[in-house]
Amino acid sequence: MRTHSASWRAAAVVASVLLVGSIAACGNSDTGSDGGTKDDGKITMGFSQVGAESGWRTANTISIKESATAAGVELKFDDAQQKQENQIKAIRNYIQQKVDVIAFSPVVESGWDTVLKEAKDAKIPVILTDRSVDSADKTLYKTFLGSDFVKEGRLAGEWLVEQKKTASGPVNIVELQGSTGAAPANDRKKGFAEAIAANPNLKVIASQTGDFTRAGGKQVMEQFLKANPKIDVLFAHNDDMGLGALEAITAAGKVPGKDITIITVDAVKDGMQALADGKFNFIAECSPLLGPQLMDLAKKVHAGETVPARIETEETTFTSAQAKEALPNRKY
Ligand code: GYE
Repeated sequence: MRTHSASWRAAAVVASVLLVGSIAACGNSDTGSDGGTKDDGKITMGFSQVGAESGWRTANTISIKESATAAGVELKFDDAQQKQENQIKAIRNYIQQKVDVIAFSPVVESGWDTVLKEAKDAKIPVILTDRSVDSADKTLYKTFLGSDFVKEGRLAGEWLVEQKKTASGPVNIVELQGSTGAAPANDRKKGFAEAIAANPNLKVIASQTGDFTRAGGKQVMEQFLKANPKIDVLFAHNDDMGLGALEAITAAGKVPGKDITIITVDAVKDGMQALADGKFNFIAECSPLLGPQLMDLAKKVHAGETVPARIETEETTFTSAQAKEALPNRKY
């Protein structure tokens, strides 16, 4: 299969010279009777995805699948339905199938050492995408490609501090956390808390997981509204939970974006539309378009090249006016 871009083809020429030994070691090369190699140079990647919990995840999955095709990478894809045990099973399958590279977006941060060690022993490089793990042994994976979630939480909090700088009394905040134990949930909570500590009037009065889904966001927001007569601000760890919460807020007779200031993370299309419509007030962007960089990294680690241990995604923030301007050109 030869669907590589020109730049990849050029890189492949160099890489193939360096790589004859390591490709043979992977067991996917075969020497033909003419002494040439039958290996078509195609990389096989086993990818274990978190699930299909949000608009972000859908865009991320599309990005990975499209980029694999464009890069000529053979992709084996598994949806773990937000369960760590399913991811561990998928990774073990990929090890058994002797794929060239394993990539995955870990559902939660902890509990990966054993399976990562198995991949390392099998000499299959692992790339973390989107979310990281808390393993102390950094040699268990080659690199982590993804966002700085603490920064996203901080940007959300800093915007709120600025908005409420003249507030004379308490500002009651409720927080919809992402999936329990997930890096973006832990980190966004941390960054937000750090930023709002600048103003003692800003208080998180309730904080609970909505599992990164619309249904979760709606259900938990209903509980928040029942239990707390005065809610001034909602910080949702992603757009989908914020979108679910909109229904609960409207049903409670309140006007989202006015009675309750709403801040979210992601900036997927539906979130950006809500922001442009004035129902959300601020979004810290988190880009799901990780596919092209991931395929590039896979080729590099397969070629035995050293890659940076951490590659951060570039991101921005949006106010309502900025969302209106950006929406027509949004890809997801
Ligand atoms: O923000 C959320 C998704 O890990 C960055 O997971 C990702 C998060 C994203 O479900 O919408």
